[in-house]
This record gives sequence, structure tokens and C-alpha cells, in this order.
Amino acid sequence: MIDLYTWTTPNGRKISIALEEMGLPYTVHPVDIGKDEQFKPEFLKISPNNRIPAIVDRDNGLSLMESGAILTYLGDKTGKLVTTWGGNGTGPGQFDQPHSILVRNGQVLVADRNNRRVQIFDPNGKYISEWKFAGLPCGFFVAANGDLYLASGFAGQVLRLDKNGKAVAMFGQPGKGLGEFGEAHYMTMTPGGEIYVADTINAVLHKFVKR
Ligand SMILES: N[C@@H](CCC(=O)N[C@@H](CS)C(=O)NCC(=O)O)C(=O)O
Repeated sequence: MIDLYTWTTPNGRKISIALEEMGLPYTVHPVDIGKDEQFKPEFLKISPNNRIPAIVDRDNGLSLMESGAILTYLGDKTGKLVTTWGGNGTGPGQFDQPHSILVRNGQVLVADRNNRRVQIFDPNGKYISEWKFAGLPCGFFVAANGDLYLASGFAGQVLRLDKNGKAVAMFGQPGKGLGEFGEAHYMTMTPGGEIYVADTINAVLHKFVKR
């Protein structure tokens, strides 16, 4: 039985999804980081870096923090971790802050943010190629019609890419004004074609409508 200490953030959800997918029984202990519950002494004993998610494995008493370490641990425990690849660096197959991942047409695309590139792998992690960008590739989005978009940080742009990673359309520019990005981080599109872009640096959500 796993005790999961978590809150409703992407890092927290990663572990809930993994536990569900791996079929492991678990009990959720909410840690409301909006109320600073992550600084409570009893939680700090489990997660000294005052961050969710964290787990305690009641089978062996092990406490673990950091979502990547927890995922690896759970994969090892259940034997469901198929493969891993990567490592810090700038060479083919290495990453400097992998920020978004997309499985598409039998390939795995990784937004290798700080190396300013998208790397393309086969499903087993074999490096195939890469696309270079001026900005920091942050978030992929695939529209209902199959078009691939990339929110590109600091270049202040959202790009639409063709199948070779070439930008065929773009909008946005760096700045603080209307339609200008501090860092375009992630985007989504409504069925009606309105585009929402989360901007971490300007701390705003941009909405774009078709004219
Ligand atoms: N590298 C950590 C990041 C965890 C993290 O940033 N957790 C945030 C919520 S998503 C948190 O607990 N923040 C509270 C704080 O920093 O005090 C991981 O992947 O688990």
C-alpha cells in the first residue's frame, strides 16, 4: 500500500496517473500548498524539500520525494518500467530540461527546452533527428485537424510546424502588451478555434480569437 502526499498540480497528478495505470493500491493525503501545509513538520519528515508529490511505501517504510524518482521507483516496484533514456547534456539523446513530450506518428518528440531544440526518437529511445529553434521549446499542442503547434518561450511566439519541424505560421512577440508574451509556455485550442496561451513570466492567460 502506498501513501500518496499530493495536491492538484501537474507534478502531483503524474503520480496519481502512474498509480492508477500500474494498478497499485494507494491512499491519498492532500497537502494544500495554497495553505502552506507543505511546511508542516510531519510532512517535512517525508518530503524535506517541502514539495509535493511524496510517497511512503508501507510495504517497506520507504519515504520518497521528487516526481521523477517516485515514477522510477513505482515502475521498478511493479516491473512496469519498460525503458528510460536521456541524461543531462547537449549531445544527441541528452537533455537540458525536457519540458514537453508528444507521441505522434510512431515517434516520440521531446521539447528539449534549454537546448533550444525538439528531439525526435523512435519508441525505444533511439535518436532520429532534431529541430532547432531560436526560442525555448516549451509546450506541444496537436489541434483536432492534426496540426502541430509549439509554444516557444522567450522568442515570444507560438509556432505551427510542418512535418519537418519548419514553422509555417506564427503569432506573438516578446513583451508585456496585448498579445505579447513573457514566456509562451503551453497552449490549447477550443473546438471553435480560440487559442489560449499560458504565459509564466507575465503571469497571464492570453486568449486569441479568429478574425
Ligand atoms: N522537482 C519536483 C518539483 C515539485 C514541485 O515543484 N512541487 C510544487 C507543486 S507542483 C510544490 O510542492 N510547491 C510548494 C513549495 O515549493 O513550497 C518534482 O518533480 O516533484
